[in-house]
Amino acid sequence: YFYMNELNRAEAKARILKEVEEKLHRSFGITFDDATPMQLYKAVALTVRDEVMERWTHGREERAEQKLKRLYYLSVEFLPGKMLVNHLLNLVEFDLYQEALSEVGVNLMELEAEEPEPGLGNGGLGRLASCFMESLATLQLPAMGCSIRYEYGLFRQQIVDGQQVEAPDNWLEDGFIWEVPDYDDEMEIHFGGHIIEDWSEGYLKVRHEDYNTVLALPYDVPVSGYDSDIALSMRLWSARSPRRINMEQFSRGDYIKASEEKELAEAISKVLYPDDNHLEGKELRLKQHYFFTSATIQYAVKDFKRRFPELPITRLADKIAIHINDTHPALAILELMRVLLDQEGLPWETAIAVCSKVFAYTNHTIMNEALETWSEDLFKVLLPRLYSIVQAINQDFCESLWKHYPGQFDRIAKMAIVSYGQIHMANLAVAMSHAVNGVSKLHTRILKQDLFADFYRIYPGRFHAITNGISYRRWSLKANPGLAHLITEAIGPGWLRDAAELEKLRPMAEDGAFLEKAAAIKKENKVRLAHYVEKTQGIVLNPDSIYDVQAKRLHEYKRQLLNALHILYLYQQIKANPEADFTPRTFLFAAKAAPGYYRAKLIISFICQVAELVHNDPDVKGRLKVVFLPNYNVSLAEVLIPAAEVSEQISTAGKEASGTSNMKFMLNGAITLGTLDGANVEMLDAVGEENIIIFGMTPEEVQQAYRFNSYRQGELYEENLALRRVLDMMVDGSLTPANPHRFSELYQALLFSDNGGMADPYFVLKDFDAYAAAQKKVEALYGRPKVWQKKSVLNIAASGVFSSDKTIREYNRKVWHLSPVESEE
Ligand code: 26Q
Repeated sequence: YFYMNELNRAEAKARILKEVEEKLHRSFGITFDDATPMQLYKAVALTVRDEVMERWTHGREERAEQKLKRLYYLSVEFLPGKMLVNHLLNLVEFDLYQEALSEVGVNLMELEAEEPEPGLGNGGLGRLASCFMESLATLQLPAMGCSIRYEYGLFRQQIVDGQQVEAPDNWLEDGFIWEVPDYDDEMEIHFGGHIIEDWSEGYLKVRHEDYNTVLALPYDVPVSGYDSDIALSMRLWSARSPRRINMEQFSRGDYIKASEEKELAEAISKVLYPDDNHLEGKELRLKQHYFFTSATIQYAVKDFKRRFPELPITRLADKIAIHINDTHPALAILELMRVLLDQEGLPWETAIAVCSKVFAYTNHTIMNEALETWSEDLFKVLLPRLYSIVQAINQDFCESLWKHYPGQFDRIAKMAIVSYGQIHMANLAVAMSHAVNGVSKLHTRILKQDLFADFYRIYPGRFHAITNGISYRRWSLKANPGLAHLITEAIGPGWLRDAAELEKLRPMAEDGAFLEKAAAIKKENKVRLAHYVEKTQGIVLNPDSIYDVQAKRLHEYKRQLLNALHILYLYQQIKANPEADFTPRTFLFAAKAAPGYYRAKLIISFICQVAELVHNDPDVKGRLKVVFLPNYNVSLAEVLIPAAEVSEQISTAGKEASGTSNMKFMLNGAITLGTLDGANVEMLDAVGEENIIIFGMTPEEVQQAYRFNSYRQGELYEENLALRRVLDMMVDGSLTPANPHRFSELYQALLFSDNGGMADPYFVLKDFDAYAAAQKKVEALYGRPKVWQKKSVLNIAASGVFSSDKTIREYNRKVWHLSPVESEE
């Protein structure tokens, strides 16, 4: 479509409109003029789906034909975002569709509003999984993403009276046109019951009896890649009861019981747990994990046998790789063991060897509260066969550890898979995988030196540092078309295939005309966001103010509170000297808090009260604005990130494993204001210290302060007058005069230790001055627009290293060893 002449273009557009019209007739029995926006959206999407389907079929056939190894990417979360426009961009047909539709008065971007967004994830981990799928499809690597078809995705967030209120996300309500159920691949999942060890034939046979069955029905959603000949599948398993409620039961009066059982079975895929970086050991959650991993393993083995009837099951690792996205799918390891032992009859050692060749694992967090463990009692009742397998693996493993660490009971207990009544999923994943990955250089170093240090000493070759990346086409071409066109105009379209070509923009940082165009685009995006905010919140923004954005899940370690306290500090400066010069600023927050995370919700309220305070004060004269944007999701990120000028990446050093929004902001020309944490460190390397603003404690300093218990919060309060004034505002009734104690918990947590926990464990107070000084630099720099714009362009130019294409190539070279699907055309 790139080189199409005008005549062909006209024909192509006419054909698109004809196809859309046909879909309206055939699928909805309606004409163009009578169609609702939803029907119109669906009709357009169905025509696009036809094309994606062709690539889907093609990819399947070629993979089979070429007998290629396939990756199963298991993740309890995926956050793919809306699909229609993304497919059109990948098919390189967006412009054509947009023009064709506009000729009949339809705005494609307005149609997109009708599309539901699958919120099947909490945050970084889920979005990363979707970026990886897009890159796998682009690189034509055979892969399938596997997860759960949650009927309700992550809750919708409303802000009512300055507080988070959760509403259900019924995303399937109006139907989801991109999914296709595959009834041939329905699997049976067994829970509970007990196992019987049968030695009657002279060898051990294990039978599982009296279990409850739940059916797993897969729904496949196609994933396209940029200008790719194939589409991959995201396979989402949905739980169904095997009980068909029949009239006989009805008349016998068992109807209620039968329908209760049905509800119980189907509860498994009902709702996504809203906890990000936090574990709650709930039975239903364990059921979810087993449900989708068991279904996937059974399917993978079935597919292997169908495709490679000539190969023995011991060759499994030649034809499949399984990647577990954090430990949540680690039950897949035990499930494959079960299949290999009980169904395929492999001897124990052989099964272990096959398994460890198949599995690879990526760790996404070192936060203690997020490390997955399950109580043995729960585990053995729900998964009796897997329990006996994990016991045996643990025994073998601990025996082998004894050889490396003889007599070191404490160390072995720490590394054990089963210990002190708990099953430690991270230890299982490390022990049974051939590759263990960190998500940034810093994070991997911490894994090696800290969390998995004892493992690293024994298996140094197993550890890899493969830094996360982003689907940069979605975050530029789709989210920021103005910038994408400017880039293509300047350096040609090659960057859309090879992000390293963004480097070619470097000289443009000296080109005044280019800088002006880039600045004009940023301004347009700021205006676009201002319209959105006015329409949805009724708040008027000043597009000439600095747009400073912190958008991510709400967590104490991410330190939204530091940002909010600094705003109070600015406010006090205005109050002290209302007539002094003050660079107008807009602080935008977007963050969901886990519904059970009380303190996170309190921080949201705090931010909302700070917003109230500054808005209602006439002295501020609109120079300071604070906005909390509700319901942060992929779609909101697509409007918010391109409008950002300052990217807040201010987590306590050592806590954010990588971060990925930091990369998206950089790609969109924001200047990063960040700590030496996660991938920020690599952003600093890529762009150079004069083009990023780094502040605060180093990860080593944080470590030291914990180790030597040397942090003196109280002294900071005593000695730092400015800080003390800000902190006092938390409790002196300035924010909520009717209830001055509203935020005293937040205040207390910063200054006083409570039952053993240290005060301010995330060093908000300690980093306050450094943060304020860094913000001062931001302001000074913004006062020199040319310098700012130059730095902005240098950030875009350096952001290519964070393409997930690059990440995936590295995973493939070091871990998966897949060959691409070759197209013969
Ligand atoms: C824990 C126990 C049991 C079940 C689930 C969980 C659970 C659920 C979600 C644990 C963690 C998560 C989410 C983690 C997450 O999103 N981590 C982020 O991953 C990103 C991608 O690698 C990184 O960029 C972020 O730094 C990291 O916080």
